[in-house]
Amino acid sequence: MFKLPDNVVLINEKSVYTYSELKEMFPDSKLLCVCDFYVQGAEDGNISDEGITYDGVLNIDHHAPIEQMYKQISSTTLAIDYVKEHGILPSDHKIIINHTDCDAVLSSMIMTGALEPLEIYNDAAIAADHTGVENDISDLLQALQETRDLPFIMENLCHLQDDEKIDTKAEMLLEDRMESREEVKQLVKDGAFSEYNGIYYIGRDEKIESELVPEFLPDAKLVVLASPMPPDSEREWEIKVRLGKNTRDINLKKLNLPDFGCRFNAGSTMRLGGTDIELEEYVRRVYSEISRVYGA
Ligand SMILES: [Mn+2]
Repeated sequence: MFKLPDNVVLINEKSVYTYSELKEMFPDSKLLCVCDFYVQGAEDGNISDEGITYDGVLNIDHHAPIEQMYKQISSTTLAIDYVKEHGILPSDHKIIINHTDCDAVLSSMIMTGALEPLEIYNDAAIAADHTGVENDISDLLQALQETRDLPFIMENLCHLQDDEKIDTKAEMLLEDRMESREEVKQLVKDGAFSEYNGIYYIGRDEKIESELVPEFLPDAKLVVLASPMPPDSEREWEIKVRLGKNTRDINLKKLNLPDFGCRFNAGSTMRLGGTDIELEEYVRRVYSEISRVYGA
C-alpha cells in the first residue's frame, strides 16, 4: 500500500493563482512549493536552473513565460534537477499541486522523496507534455489524471512499477487512452485531418488528447483540434492548438490568439471558457498570427 506524504496538497484547478492567494490559503506554512502550475508573476522571481523562487515560494513549474521554459522541459525535469542539487524538501514544506496529470504527480512526488529523481520519470513527463509517444508511466498517469485521486494514482503507479496488476478502474481508463491513440492513428490514415499552410486540423464531437496527435502527422507545423464545449457553457468550441513535429522556433505565447491560454507549445480556449469562433476561421487566425510574428 502506498503511503501518500501528508505535506502534498491538491487545490482547485483554475487558470491563474496569485502568491497572495496561496499565502492566504496556507497561512501557517512558511515554506511553500508549487509544482506544475503557474503563479502570476513567477517570471519576476529569482530564476535558477532548478526552478523559480518568488517571495519565499519555490516554483517547480515550467509554465512561466521565460526563455528557459520554451523548449521540451517539464516540471519533472526541474524537480529532478532540484533534488539532485539540494535534496528533497523537508516535511514542513507544503507541496501544492492543482491538477494530477503525469507531470504534476511526478514532480511533486519527486520533491517529497516518494519517488527517486530518476531519468525514467523525466522521459515520462516529456512524453506526456510534449511528444505523446508511448510510455508506460506517462500513459498510465495521463489516463488517470481526471480522477484527481492522488492516492489512487500513486498506488497504481506503484503496481505498474512492481509489475503487479493495476486496479480494474485504472485498467479501463488506460484502455481508453490506448484506444484514443489508435483512433488518432486511424483518423490520420483515413485522411480525416484537413490541412492549411502546414496546419492540420479536425473537428470532432469527442475530444481528442492533443498530445497524441503530432506523432502521427510528422509534416504538421501545428495541429488544431475542435470539439464542442459542455452543454452548459456560454461559448461553443473548445479549440486546442499544439506545435507539430515540423516546427522550429514557434512559441504560441508570442501569438495573439483569440480566447486562448497556453504554454509555449500547446494551449486551448478551454481556460477562457471556450470560443464562438468556428474551426476554419480559427485556423486562418492561427496562420495569420504566425505570419505576423514570424514572417510567411
Ligand atoms: Mn507539465
